[in-house]
Amino acid sequence: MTHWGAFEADSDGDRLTAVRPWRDDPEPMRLIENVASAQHHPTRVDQPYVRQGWLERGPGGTGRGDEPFVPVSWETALDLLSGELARVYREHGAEAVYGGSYGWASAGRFHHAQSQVHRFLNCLGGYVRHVNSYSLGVSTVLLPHVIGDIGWIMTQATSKESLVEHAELVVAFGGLSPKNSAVSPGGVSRHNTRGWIGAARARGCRFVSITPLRDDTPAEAAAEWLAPRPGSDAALMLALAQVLDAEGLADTEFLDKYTVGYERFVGYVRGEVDGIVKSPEWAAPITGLTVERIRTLAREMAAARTLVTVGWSLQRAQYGEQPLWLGVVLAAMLGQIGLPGGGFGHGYGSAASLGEPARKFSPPRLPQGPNGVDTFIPVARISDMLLNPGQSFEYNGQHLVYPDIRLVYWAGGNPFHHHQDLARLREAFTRPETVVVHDPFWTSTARHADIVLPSTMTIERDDYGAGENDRVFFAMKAITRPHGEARDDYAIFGELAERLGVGKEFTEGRTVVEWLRHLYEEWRQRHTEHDLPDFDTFWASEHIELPVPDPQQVLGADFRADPQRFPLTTPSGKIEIFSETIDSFGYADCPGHPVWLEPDEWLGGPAAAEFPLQLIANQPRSKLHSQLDVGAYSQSTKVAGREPVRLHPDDAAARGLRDGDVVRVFSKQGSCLAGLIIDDAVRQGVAQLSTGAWYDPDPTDPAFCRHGNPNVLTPDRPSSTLSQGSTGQLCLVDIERYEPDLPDLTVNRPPAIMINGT
Ligand SMILES: Nc1nc2c(c(=O)[nH]1)N[C@H]1C(S)=C(S)[C@@H](COP(=O)(O)OP(=O)(O)OC[C@H]3O[C@@H](n4cnc5c(=O)[nH]c(N)nc54)[C@H](O)[C@@H]3O)O[C@H]1N2
Ligand SMILES: Nc1nc2c(c(=O)[nH]1)N[C@H]1C(S)=C(S)[C@@H](COP(=O)(O)OP(=O)(O)OC[C@H]3O[C@@H](n4cnc5c(=O)[nH]c(N)nc54)[C@H](O)[C@@H]3O)O[C@H]1N2
Ligand SMILES: [Mo]
Repeated sequence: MTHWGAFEADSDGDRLTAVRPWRDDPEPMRLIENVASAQHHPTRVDQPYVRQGWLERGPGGTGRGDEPFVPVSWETALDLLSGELARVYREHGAEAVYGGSYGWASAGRFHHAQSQVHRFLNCLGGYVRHVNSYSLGVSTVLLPHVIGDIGWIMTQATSKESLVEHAELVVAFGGLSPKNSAVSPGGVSRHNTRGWIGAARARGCRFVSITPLRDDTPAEAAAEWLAPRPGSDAALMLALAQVLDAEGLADTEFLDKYTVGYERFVGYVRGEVDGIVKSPEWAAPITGLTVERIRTLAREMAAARTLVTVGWSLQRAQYGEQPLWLGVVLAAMLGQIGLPGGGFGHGYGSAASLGEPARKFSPPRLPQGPNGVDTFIPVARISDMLLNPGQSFEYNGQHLVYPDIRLVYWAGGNPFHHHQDLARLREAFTRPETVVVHDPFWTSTARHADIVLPSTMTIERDDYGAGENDRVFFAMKAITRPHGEARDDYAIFGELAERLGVGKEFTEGRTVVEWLRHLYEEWRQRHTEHDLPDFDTFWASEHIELPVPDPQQVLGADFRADPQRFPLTTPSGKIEIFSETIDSFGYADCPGHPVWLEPDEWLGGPAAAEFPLQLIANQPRSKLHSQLDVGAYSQSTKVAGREPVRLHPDDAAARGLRDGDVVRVFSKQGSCLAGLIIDDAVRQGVAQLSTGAWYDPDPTDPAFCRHGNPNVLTPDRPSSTLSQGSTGQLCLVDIERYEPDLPDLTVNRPPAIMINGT
């Protein structure tokens, strides 16, 4: 299984000879085509490597990312690395090791690389960790103050089945993207996005898709498409709230019984605070929508069983708290939270797991052990941390200090894919003394490391797993031998642990299969009330189905039925439309109730005079993040080998651009090449360049990517002081035809490698 779907394959022992989607998947995804074609690509790391300068001069950042690599034996690599780990822990302590290692790695849950690296570093005394994710940096911090923790919102979301039967209107901020809901951490068994949307539509449910891209919602929805200026959703939502209030459509009984702070908020909406009524007349010029449509939409929402769903992309932006919080407030004003088919949702188009009813219990996982270090960073503050050791910063009401990191250990992620302002990250990556990366591929991150150790891919090892909220628990047997000398992360950490005197703690004396059996049987013992098969029976079968208690689950149904007995986990136990806690932090960029804050980079602001296009750096259709970008399906979508950028016909015409042109996309931070696709599914004023193209920096200018990674363009700006999340989704750019001769790509070949001193 992959994060993007289960498949069946034939193999000759070295490679997959045929790949078919799992026969039980009703909506299989072409992403599985990337797996076989990438497995033996020249960019697979075939053996361990050490950067030349590190090998010759010892630890230090000079030359990192530029110098060639020297192939070394596993013995040499493991001796060097264990020696360096011992030195850093001895001289600087565990607080000098960053083991955050954010990333999706691969689907199987035993070989989950982050769990492996964390368990290993914990055996050595611990590491500086990260909190939160790039996916949900704002949500994870904001929602516990407002309605409940993110785990609850994700697993207890009103089910798709409930929506199919009861929803009359779905208002989807950020759309219901079929490409995004192809994916879920740990995998997807039966894709069903088009299925549930089509069934709801057939029953008469209407869909309104509020996004800059028409194809953010599948055709089955027959959705009305509204395309406000990206980043202006909070203004639109405030105007919807204003109409509900002014026309007596707000459910005051619900607001009294289940929420706190409505009066403070509605005073702001009415203009009592700043003299500005947040009416449709006010919001229309901000959003670019008509007064009429905003007003009628509010009325339609009040007249129907309505789901307000906010996509994850809206919070991956500066002031991302505001539209998310307002989504909760609108749903509360409609009074439908806790009712079937209505209320609030977060990301029905963002991941396959959203709206799958919760399982009774989750599949087994590898325990990571206790971390001896308390220091952490919000995940997207990686460059800030490396560049500013000792500097203090604020986060969610806490005063924190950046640690002084000497060694960075990354397994299962690609920061040179995922982080913003890559030229700045490259500078930050010169600071540590040593950077270690495990990856199956020569990703841009591997190229910015000192010690590169080749990992196996999922298809090359035994594992098991089930996606988040997914009811199918698969046995995932190895179907080929490993590529080259690649080893499992577990085997690598086991060898290192042995050399460092913690072998027993790390492995507990078990092989991979012994671990799989041990974790499985322990798990089965915990759930004896459910007749689960023993390990051998499970392993010999293909999968088991996990029990789902309530296929018709509704978010907050208990709370609605009895708010005293089932209070929310917020400080007041109710929905917080005004949060005393957030207010007490005194952050100007996230006050005590949701407001409209003008972002630095949006089409309505002064910065758009210089950079008049809003870049949407969303998730890619043809791959998961940067994974398997060299694979066949991903490659089939490139234009002249570059990542495609989509532009509205009028914006292309104004620049004299033609379909298929190679263009230069540029922002305040940097520039990249991309291949132009002209498409009226894109809102005017918007350019869409998805993430995922492997960063291929020009040798003389790290802010220029020859391949089309949008993160050379995006600023490294936090969402707010409260959440310090990633804001990768949006930035301002311009586009011009690229006139010079096209530079070759180098990232689709291995880096320079020295053999016998050459
Ligand atoms: N501009 C912009 N940037 C964004 C976003 C955005 O919307 N806009 N979105 C952000 C989001 S939501 C996310 S989640 C991140 C994703 O960022 P990442 O999760 O870092 O991206 P991936 O490409 O999935 O990286 C996973 C890496 O793990 C490697 N890998 C796979 N299996 C194994 C294994 O078994 N062992 C080891 N050691 N390695 C393995 C893969 O080869 C790959 O290099 O990107 C973020 N970046
Ligand atoms: N195929 C595929 N699927 C994926 C992933 C992948 O890499 N590939 N990544 C997975 C991961 S890790 C995550 S976190 C989720 C992310 O899920 P999302 O965050 O929902 O995904 P995105 O594609 O980044 O954004 C969805 C859409 O939001 C719209 N949008 C952007 N800005 C605005 C705005 O200001 N207002 C409004 N109204 N709409 C806006 C864009 O048109 C964009 O296409 O996707 C997951 N699914
Ligand atoms: Mo994500």
